[in-house]
Amino acid sequence: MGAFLDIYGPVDLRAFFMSKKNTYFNSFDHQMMGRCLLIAKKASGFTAPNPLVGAVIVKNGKVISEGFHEYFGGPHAEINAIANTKEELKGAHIYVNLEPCAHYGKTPPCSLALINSGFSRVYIANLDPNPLVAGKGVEMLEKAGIEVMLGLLQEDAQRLNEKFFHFITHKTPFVALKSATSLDGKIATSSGESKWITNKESREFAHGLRQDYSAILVGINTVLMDDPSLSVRLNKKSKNPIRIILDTHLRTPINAQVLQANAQVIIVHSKVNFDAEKADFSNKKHVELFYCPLKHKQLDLVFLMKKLGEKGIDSILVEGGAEVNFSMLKNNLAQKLYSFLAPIIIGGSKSKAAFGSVLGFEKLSQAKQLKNISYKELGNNLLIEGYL
Ligand code: AOF
Ligand code: ZN
Repeated sequence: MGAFLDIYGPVDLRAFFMSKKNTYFNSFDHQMMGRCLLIAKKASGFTAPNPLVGAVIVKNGKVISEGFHEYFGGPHAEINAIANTKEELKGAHIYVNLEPCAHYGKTPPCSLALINSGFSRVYIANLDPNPLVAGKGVEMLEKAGIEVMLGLLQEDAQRLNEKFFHFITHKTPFVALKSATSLDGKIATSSGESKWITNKESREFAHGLRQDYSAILVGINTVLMDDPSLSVRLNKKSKNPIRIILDTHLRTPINAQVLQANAQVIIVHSKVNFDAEKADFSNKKHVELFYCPLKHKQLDLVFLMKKLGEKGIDSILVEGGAEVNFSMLKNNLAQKLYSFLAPIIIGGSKSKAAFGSVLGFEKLSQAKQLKNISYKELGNNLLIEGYL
């Protein structure tokens, strides 16, 4: 089982998974499940906090239909795949990357639909740790005499839905940090110049990431220095993530680009008496002022993540600055890092590094280690992706 993310954590599904896991799959099976993951991904950014799910129906060795969960609240993947064909499904096989659900939610249980359609075999990548499902889907199918083949491409499928698996088991957002630095880890020169360190491909890739996360978080210094809009500007259909600003003393300028009305904004502050400033934001209905207590004179990020989870925010991309990055890291609140590296050296002890704080980790044994690392070349830049 992929150790990089324990998707079956609190709901103890690991034993169930191991007892049911199938170990032999052929290349056709891999191809079919690969297709499920590919079509599921088309809905990235639109299903949150629900998972990305794709389904492919095969009869007599031929693909006859496919479908995916397209948007939050919409029909599940299996239902769309069934609806997309007029062929008789008795004896057909279906491939689906998540255990078919067993509950009456916004739609009736998919397992029931599979039973009623007469499928003889169901290939599944991951079990669904949602307590409403959690093995019940597999049990329902097996009880009805359907053969269940579990564990096909489960690590790829796990990665596809890493946000969903984290959120449903921990109830806090899946947090990814993004840094874009010179080879020596700097995000600006000593005079403050930062545009641009990484190349166009890196910046476009980083921009595309915004679409995959429900919220983007930055510190007030980033807002004051860069005045970013933090919106998604892609050619395809896109949606703007919620913007979260860590702004202890409520210094966000009323005309900051980040306050544009094309997405919800949450300004996190620790002011108790702030009636005058509050009035400034009162005609911006999309801006929420969110009180967060201090801990060691800084916003209590552990408290904040819990509260954001309660608000239903399943995933956050942290886009700096240096202090915010380091606080998230130090408090063990980040699950993933995207580190974009440009082959330039800035040097200098006064130029800012991506993970600020005066002292950093004082002992090497405290330093954070990335796991399950992958590398991607973006022109002459390198993207290192890893888990914390
Ligand atoms: C499936 N197939 O395609 C998806 C599933 O709010 P609802 O009623 O849409 O239910 C959402 C839950 O259903 C979600 O949290 C997850 O456990 C499961 N998602 N299940 O069989 C699908 N998207
Ligand atoms: Zn379902």
